[in-house]
Amino acid sequence: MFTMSAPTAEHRVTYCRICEPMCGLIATVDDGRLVSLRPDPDHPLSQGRACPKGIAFTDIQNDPDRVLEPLRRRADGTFEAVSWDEALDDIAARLTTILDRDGGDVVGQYFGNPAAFGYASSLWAGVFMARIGARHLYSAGSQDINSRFVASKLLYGAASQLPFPDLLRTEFLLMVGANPLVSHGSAVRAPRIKNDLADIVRRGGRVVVVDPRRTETAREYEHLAIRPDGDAWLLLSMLQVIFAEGLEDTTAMAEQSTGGETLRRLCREHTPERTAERTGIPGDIVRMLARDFATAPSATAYGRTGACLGRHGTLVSFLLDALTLVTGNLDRPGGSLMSRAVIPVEEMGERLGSFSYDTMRSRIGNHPDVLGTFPAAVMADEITTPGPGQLRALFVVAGNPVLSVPNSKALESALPQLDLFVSLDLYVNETNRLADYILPGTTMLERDDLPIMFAACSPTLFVQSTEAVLEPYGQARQEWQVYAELARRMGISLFATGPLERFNRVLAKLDRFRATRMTPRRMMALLLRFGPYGDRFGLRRGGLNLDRLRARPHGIVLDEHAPSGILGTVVRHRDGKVRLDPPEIVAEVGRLGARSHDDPRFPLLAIGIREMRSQNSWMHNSPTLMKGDRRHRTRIHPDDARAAGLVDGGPVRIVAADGAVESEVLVTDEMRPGTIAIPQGWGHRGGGWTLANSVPGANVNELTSNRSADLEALAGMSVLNGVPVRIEVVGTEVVGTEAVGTAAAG
Ligand SMILES: Nc1nc2c(c(=O)[nH]1)N[C@H]1C(S)=C(S)[C@@H](COP(=O)(O)OP(=O)(O)OC[C@H]3O[C@@H](n4cnc5c(=O)[nH]c(N)nc54)[C@H](O)[C@@H]3O)O[C@H]1N2
Ligand SMILES: Nc1nc2c(c(=O)[nH]1)N[C@H]1C(S)=C(S)[C@@H](COP(=O)(O)OP(=O)(O)OC[C@H]3O[C@@H](n4cnc5c(=O)[nH]c(N)nc54)[C@H](O)[C@@H]3O)O[C@H]1N2
Ligand code: SF4
Ligand SMILES: [Mo]
Repeated sequence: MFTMSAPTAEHRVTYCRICEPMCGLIATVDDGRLVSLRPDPDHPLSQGRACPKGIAFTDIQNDPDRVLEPLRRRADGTFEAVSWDEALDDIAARLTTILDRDGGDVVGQYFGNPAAFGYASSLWAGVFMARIGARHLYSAGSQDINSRFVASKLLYGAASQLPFPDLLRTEFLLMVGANPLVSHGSAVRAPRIKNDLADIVRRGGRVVVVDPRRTETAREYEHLAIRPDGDAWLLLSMLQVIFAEGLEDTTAMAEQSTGGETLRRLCREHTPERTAERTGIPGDIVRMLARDFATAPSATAYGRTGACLGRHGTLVSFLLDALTLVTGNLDRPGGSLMSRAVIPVEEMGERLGSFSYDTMRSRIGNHPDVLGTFPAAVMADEITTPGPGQLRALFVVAGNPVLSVPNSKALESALPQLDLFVSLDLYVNETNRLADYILPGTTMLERDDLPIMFAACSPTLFVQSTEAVLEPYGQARQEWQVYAELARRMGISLFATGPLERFNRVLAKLDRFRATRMTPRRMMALLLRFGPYGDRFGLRRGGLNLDRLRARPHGIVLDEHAPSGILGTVVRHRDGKVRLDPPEIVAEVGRLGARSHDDPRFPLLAIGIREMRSQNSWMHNSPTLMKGDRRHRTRIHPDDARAAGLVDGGPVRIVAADGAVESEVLVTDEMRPGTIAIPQGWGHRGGGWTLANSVPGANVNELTSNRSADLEALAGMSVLNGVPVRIEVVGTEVVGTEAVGTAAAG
């Protein structure tokens, strides 16, 4: 794994920001170029562990296909390099014209997943859009976690609150729709999660994995092969058993919650025997599971994308926490812990109202906003449907929605209709090959960072900052600076009015920087000092400030265990209690099963699958990760394959109500019969990535629906799991490999 490096090479401590564990890395840098990355043995949490993606990030950093100068699309669809000034002047002028004509109602932004891993870009992009009154805000969240946010809004009055499993102390982990041995954990930060899970069993505890597929994680532990989308019924049944047998913790319920009686009533009908058909799990097993969970010394119910991306994602997330609370395990050691960030960005967001839910509705579909964003699924129709508020100008930051949102073909054909389409990215991808401008963003190694968002979901209380380990390559520019530059050109002061202005003034006073310009870093530094572990500007001795963080580059363990007993400080309902009876949830339980899966044309259900050497759609250009036999393969149970006349390694045509794709068959009994698993993030035909484009693969989101009626009701989540399909034999030709348009440049 070591690369010989020149004697001038330097080793710089940093951390990975590809996914949530944020493993410690050591970058070897020579003459301003990255030579290699290796795991940081001195990182207190990851302790010398990193996954193949983290190490292979060297390929991305040094990728000859990277966009390193601003690109402008010519009339023929190809790109030409232009200067930053040219690009920004033109974008600012065109945006100003659009704003003068139609106002912010027609301007939008899509915020991709990697954007969540940089505090500066998310802050400034958000502030900029707020200042121009942009109404069309979208993010990867509606394909990922918004249902979890809404559940938290209903339960705690705080959408930012993400309870996470106390992996280090729990005796019973119920894991619903997560595969951390591959994903490395999401909404829980545990870089050595493999060890953490093994330790649970080693100390006599249990790990039960609820998943339609016998995944890498399920294989190691107890596995319940649930029917896709059966989770709401399973959890209702577990609660039914617990209430019926008097196994609930009445003291905890009384202290922590209101509405328990309603929850009890909602569950009453759903005995395990009645839900067995929905869940595919025999009633007696559910009864045992419920009893064991309720009587374990400590227990935590945790769910991730498999819990969030079905037809009832909000309800499932809600019920997971309800189960934990009702059994006396919420906010307790060994149960689920409430998140409280070291740098209280979320708290500030809650105070400023940016963690909103249903404060406005989308023009198409009348969907409630989640954190100020609408379902990305409606973007295509928002572009193509005329009328006031029609989406005319779109910024895409670190996103590839043409592969990642449902009915991607609709979006692909809608994007060229925009008056202005700007992307900030590392590559020419399937989405921005249709943009007017592609502006070269920085990689994680080219910017400083501080932990936000999921960093608070850490069983060990930990904080780490990093400096940029490289100057931006070529003309790449930090995303926040791009927004600051645009604002300057448009004569907009980002902090002139609104709540942030007040915030800015208070902070500036405290920091005695009254006259200086607010930067994301300064804002974060101030929040850190204000925060629960901050130095409070000298009032708290030994408290944190940026200098203290910098002096400890491998990070600081603030406490071996994240706090418990803090529920009262994080719940934002007026009575300080968790609400177990929100009307939205009552209504959703009433809707259960209203849409059946029983279309005889589509007898199977398709779910997604994440692969160890992929990161959504954007690491398929790394030669290291693509080594060996990497192809798009759809996992099918032997019975289903046989019935359809399909053979292992042969092609398969997968047909859904909304489209069809072709893939390669991988016959495996790890699937539940009746369920197939299709990897997401494939089907490359974007301009710039040479290697990725050369590998066969289908875009699973040509099978998924973006119709409003098909979205999850409460959060407007895309339904990406449990998609009704059928499978058919095809000829020998595998499609999905042809390059559509050659937009590469630079
Ligand atoms: N190597 C790798 N790591 C990644 C990523 C990647 O692309 N590659 N992506 C990152 C991102 S963006 C995220 S959000 C996280 C996600 O982190 P996880 O959610 O842990 O990752 P998944 O592998 O998608 O796990 C979801 C599981 O849900 C199961 N499932 C599907 N439908 C259902 C259902 O109806 N019910 C139940 N109970 N289970 C179901 C699937 O079989 C799958 O095993 O991973 C992150 N980490
Ligand atoms: N069917 C189906 N669809 C899914 C999922 C599923 O399970 N099934 N999973 C969903 C999930 S959980 C997620 S998170 C989404 C992801 O959806 P997206 O965020 O839309 O897509 P990504 O594939 O993550 O693409 C990220 C883009 O950001 C760029 N990028 C990477 N790092 C940086 C950076 O530092 N700066 C800038 N400016 N750009 C950068 C990459 O080049 C890439 O073009 O996909 C969702 N879509
Ligand atoms: S698991 Fe891999 S990609 Fe994720 S943070 Fe760690 S090294 Fe990076
Ligand atoms: Mo995600």
